Amino acid sequence: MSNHLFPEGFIWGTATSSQQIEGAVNQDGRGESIWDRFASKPGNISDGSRPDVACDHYNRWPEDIQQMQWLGLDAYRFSIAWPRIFPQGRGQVNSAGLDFYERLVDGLLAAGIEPYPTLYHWDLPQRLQDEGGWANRSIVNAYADYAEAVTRRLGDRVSRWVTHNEPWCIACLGHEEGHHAPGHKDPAEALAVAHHILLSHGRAVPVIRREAKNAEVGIVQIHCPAYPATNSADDQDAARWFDGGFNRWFMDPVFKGSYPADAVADRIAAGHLSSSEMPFVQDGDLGIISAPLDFLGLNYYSRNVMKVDENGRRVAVKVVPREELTDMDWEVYPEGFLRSLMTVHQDYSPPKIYITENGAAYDYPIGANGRIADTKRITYLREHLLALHQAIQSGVPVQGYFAWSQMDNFEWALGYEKKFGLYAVDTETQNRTAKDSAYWYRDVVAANAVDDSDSSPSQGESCEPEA
Ligand code: IFM
Repeated sequence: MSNHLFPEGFIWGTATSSQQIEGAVNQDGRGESIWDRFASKPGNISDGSRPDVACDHYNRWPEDIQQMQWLGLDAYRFSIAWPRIFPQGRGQVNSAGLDFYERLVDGLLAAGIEPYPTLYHWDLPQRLQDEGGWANRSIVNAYADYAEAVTRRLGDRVSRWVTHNEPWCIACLGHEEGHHAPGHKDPAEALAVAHHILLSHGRAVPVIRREAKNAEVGIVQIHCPAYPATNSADDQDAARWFDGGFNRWFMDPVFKGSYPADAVADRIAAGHLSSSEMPFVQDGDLGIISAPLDFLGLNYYSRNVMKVDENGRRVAVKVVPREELTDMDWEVYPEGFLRSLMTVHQDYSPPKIYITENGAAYDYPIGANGRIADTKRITYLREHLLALHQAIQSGVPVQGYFAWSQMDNFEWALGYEKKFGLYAVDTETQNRTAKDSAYWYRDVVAANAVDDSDSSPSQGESCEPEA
């Protein structure tokens, strides 16, 4: 066994998002979000559930902070619900919404935990969607105003700011595949949406820097490395195609100020663009989008293996047995994490990187002894932290890691059945129970190190936070 020590000052955290944990959708003047509306349509959420109560974090945040303290966290990543701040998307600020985040931030700071808020993690005010949402360029101004209102109130005590979480998911899951709110299936619209999200990011960067003291600003991108199923030219091209649409389409504009030419050509060939003159891109946009950043937030879960099938379609395939997949059907592939980190470092050189999400969905019951022995999650986290350690040793400037997620929560179109939490949440009673992975992560945080053996976490200690 050997212990892999992380650099001194390495930041350990957990992550969540507003719509997934807060509940309280009608409390204190919050407006309707696109996810409230989407979840109200039968068939959109696989278990028929809704985010109305979720983990009731809006009312239980003090207890959640105590649990974060017990874990020994340095930092906590959460998101701000735009519909709490501007119930109609723009116009009149709802100060009760800002008050909530002020209480949360003050509570975190009092507990010695640094807040890392994300301004947009998918809960768009429904009123803005009624005007076309992210497909309507005017949303960029509304987003900049929203960023200003939030950072003006919290900028005196919060310095790390994330503009958006996973633009790919917003654009493609929400507007091309239709699995996420607002449920559109229009690949051409998804391209305009992607551009407006990136533009709003670029517009918000100087606003945040102006309003927040010593602000460090970044964007969170999900990265999924693509591997060809075979060495055939077709499969290699399928991997290139996936990488272009999933990774580079969102990274190149931010770090290089351009869209990747091969991926633009793919979209012209597919009929989603009529030419490389993209109608939604105006002069100066790419300069705004590529405003220098202080950090990149990188989310990694798995890889994709790509091939061309017998019908000539580019498809992702599973290459490992079912038992090696998580409950999301995602392959456990820590080597891919290393590859993502090396690729991002080499191709884009962000000045620093935080791993803003990494984790696995596994459902384990509470045992007779009251414990939740989620061994596969511990293995997943350990292997990924070892890959991360290797990347840091190779010179990738990663300065922090946020496990997804602090607690089981509303996993979007998959409802409450996919469980990513270090803490289980009983959706009836709202009781939180630390899983074995929470005990294990606590040990990692305390040691600032991960060991490569299968040792179990410190057992038998109370999970109650100390008074
Ligand atoms: O739950 C999500 C999160 O909201 C965004 N990143 C991926 C997670 C797991 O699917």
